[in-house]
Amino acid sequence: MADGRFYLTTPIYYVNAEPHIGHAYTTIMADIIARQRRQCGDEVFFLTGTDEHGIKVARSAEEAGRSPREHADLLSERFRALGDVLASSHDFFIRTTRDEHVEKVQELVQKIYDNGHIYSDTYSGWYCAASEAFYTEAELGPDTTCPIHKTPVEWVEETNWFFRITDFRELLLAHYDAHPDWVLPGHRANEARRMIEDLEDLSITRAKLDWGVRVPWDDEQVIYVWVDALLNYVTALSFPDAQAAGASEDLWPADLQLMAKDILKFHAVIWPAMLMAADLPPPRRLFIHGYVLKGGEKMSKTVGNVIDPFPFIEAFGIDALRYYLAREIRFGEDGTFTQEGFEARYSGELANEYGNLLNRTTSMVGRYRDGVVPADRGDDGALAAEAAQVVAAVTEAFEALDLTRAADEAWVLVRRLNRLVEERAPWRLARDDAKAAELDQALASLAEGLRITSVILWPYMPGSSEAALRALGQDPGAVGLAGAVWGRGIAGARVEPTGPLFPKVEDFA
Ligand code: ME8
Repeated sequence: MADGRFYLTTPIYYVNAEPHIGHAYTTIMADIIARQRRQCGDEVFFLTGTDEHGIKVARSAEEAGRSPREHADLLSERFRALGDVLASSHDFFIRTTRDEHVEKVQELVQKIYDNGHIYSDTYSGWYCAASEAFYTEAELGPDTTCPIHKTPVEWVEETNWFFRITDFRELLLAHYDAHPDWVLPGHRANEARRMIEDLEDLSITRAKLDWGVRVPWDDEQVIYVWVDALLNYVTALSFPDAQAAGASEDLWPADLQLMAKDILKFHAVIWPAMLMAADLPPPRRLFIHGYVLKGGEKMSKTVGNVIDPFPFIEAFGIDALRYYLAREIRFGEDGTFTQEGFEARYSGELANEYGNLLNRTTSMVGRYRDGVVPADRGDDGALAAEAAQVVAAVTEAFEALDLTRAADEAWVLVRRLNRLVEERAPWRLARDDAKAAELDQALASLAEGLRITSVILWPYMPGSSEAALRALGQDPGAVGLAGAVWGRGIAGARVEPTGPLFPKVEDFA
């Protein structure tokens, strides 16, 4: 937003099953963006939450022998707990079973009805409860299966209320023409355009389901869970507790909405049409990321190949998972999660390159300069310029929403500083009194380089970055990007060496 406010959302996750690394992925990427915007001085409102109505949730509750509400309460809590262990800095966690949401959904759907975009008709078609979506014959997989979940779809026939989305075809296409970057990456925008060309009116109510929001003008039906869910991005802004956390209704349209490609059509086609029908503007930007794969397939509960993030986080710490996902999976593309790859980056990059660099630096300052970082003599102008270049490259990559490139760029400085240790060999300088000034400069440069590195890594690894700043005798709260400039550190800081940032992990099964 031009006014320095930035409204960012993740999808709201279904409470049909426990969260897995795929959900963690979106929340972490959104959090990295939220933190980076805050570093730049923006006032961010970051929303996440749970999607609790619909057939999928009702059925999983039944299978678990619970009422839908008990089931939703229990699993929503698991997603909330996941947010906490992910170090997610979201400002509000919405649940679609909240009364405030239900009332606002009814109000908005009534508005679409009053605007003349809803009519009654009989529907028949193939439905996948796992996707909560209808599919055409052409979209189905072999043996009438869901193209995403590969599980059998069911034939549904009932009289429903329909959203005349076909009326919005031209407006949607015009919106894509006028805002070529509103869906990123670009090939996803092309995919969405093709979907718009094939658009059919959409059944937006269900007759044989109780677990949902009542249609305001028809007691016999509930609102289709996707309509209910998508509206969360608007309804959340009017909750009193969200407003206490920084929301306000004028935050709409959102600046950025993140999701994986499985729900592209809902967000890039149906959502903007619904908003137009309710006289609201579409979001400013959607970013569609790829899948976290395991064994070549999308990690999903329905496929049964999920990785539970909690034990990983317990063993290695959350920052390692955040860093691994951001760097390993090119943002916008699919990538594979492997334990071996994770452990390799943990020990090779985090422990050896970053953690060890910090350790060596603080212990050399301790040993050779009584724990006080020497004043910068100004002899390392070239290095200062390199650091400035890295900060600029990281910032530019963030502007392009290339979170993987931004992390790669930040790591250039980590490697540069590791080379500096080898080039200067402070332990050799320390043996020669005539080299005292050189030693001062080497230690000052290492400390200042590490401070800047820690600031630019903060969105990825907030806890480790703050611990590193503390160890360097810096203010751990000084993570604003404006401070990532050579020479802005606390002069004469006293280092406070700590244990390793990324300790060795033995025997992780
Ligand atoms: O679709 N890789 O909820 P959901 C990457 N409730 N991201 C993944 C992933 C994977 N393997 N698995 C899940 C819903 N995700 C609806 C959304 S929004 C108004 C309603 C992430 O629990 C990714 O963001 O199935 C994906 O789009 C989302 O979780 C789907 O979560």
